[in-house]
Amino acid sequence: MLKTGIIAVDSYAPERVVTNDDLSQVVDTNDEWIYSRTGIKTRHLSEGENTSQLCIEVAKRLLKKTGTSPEEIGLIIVGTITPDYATPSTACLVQGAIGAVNAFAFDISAACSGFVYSMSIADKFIKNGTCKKAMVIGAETLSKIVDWEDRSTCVLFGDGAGGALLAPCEEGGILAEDLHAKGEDGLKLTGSSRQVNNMLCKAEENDNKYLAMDGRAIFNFSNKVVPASIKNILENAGLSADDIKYVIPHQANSRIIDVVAKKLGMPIEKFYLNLSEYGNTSAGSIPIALAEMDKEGLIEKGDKIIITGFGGGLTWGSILIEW
Ligand code: 4VN
Repeated sequence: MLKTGIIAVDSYAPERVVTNDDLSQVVDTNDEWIYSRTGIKTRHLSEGENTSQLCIEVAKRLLKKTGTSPEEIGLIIVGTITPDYATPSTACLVQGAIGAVNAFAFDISAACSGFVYSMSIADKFIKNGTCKKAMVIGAETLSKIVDWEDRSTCVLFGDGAGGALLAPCEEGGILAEDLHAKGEDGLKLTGSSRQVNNMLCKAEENDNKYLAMDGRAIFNFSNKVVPASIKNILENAGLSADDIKYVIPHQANSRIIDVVAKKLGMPIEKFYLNLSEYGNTSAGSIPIALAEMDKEGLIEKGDKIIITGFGGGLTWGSILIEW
């Protein structure tokens, strides 16, 4: 059966890097506190580039490195919770900017699972023959919805984008997936609230437009669902943890990844982490990590990897890919 393969991955983050020491000038925090509890040392922050601009750079890099012309792209999906506009979608802005005149395009709102959800959707359109080439991008400018006076959240998040170019393949590719949501706990992680506010009804004063989360609840949720999802996907594919070269988790917090690795009995070295440089970039984190691994030559043809996203929604999910 025809499968969906990854032809190329790439990423782009704003150039400006903000250190923990820089943050300690703005809020009451320090490098020791942030690093020991999260594994984060720096994050890239936008000096004005919006989410679509990060995506357009990723898209151009993907076209260039694969020698693909924009007309060949049949689908563009952007996973993001920080789009430039409610409409047009970020994906349409990308489509227009790169001249992908034959593509249909839309955004997916699944927060930290945005890239995993978007990959799953693109996989179906490739497999059913709707398109031959699809671009899937995960991207955020979380800095525009972070409360820069809240020291418990502003230290965690960063801006950045990554993406993959997908096409049908004969061997390898996407082998299995496991997707979930738990909307009943969704309000434990919220951002960009938009209450009704019109001549008939006034929005509440406390309408919170910023990113807000019950850290403990999200931490406990992640520790539970991520190991279960990875177990599920291995079982579905008839594989064991030993068959997996790398797990690329959503880069939320290095302490969560420690717990996940322990629960699965997998060596922590199999979990790729780059959140020390980027912080948590929500939908951007997995494709940025994939692009860095690719650049470092860590993944070779035939390697089996698992990408796993978890967070806002609440949503979570994993995809098993043979490179
Ligand atoms: C998944 C997770 C997180 C997350 C949750 C809690 C947390 C990140 C709370 C305790 C605090 C250090 C930071 Cl698990 C966020 C998302 C959203 O992408 C998804 N950090 N922390 C402490 O005091 O140790």
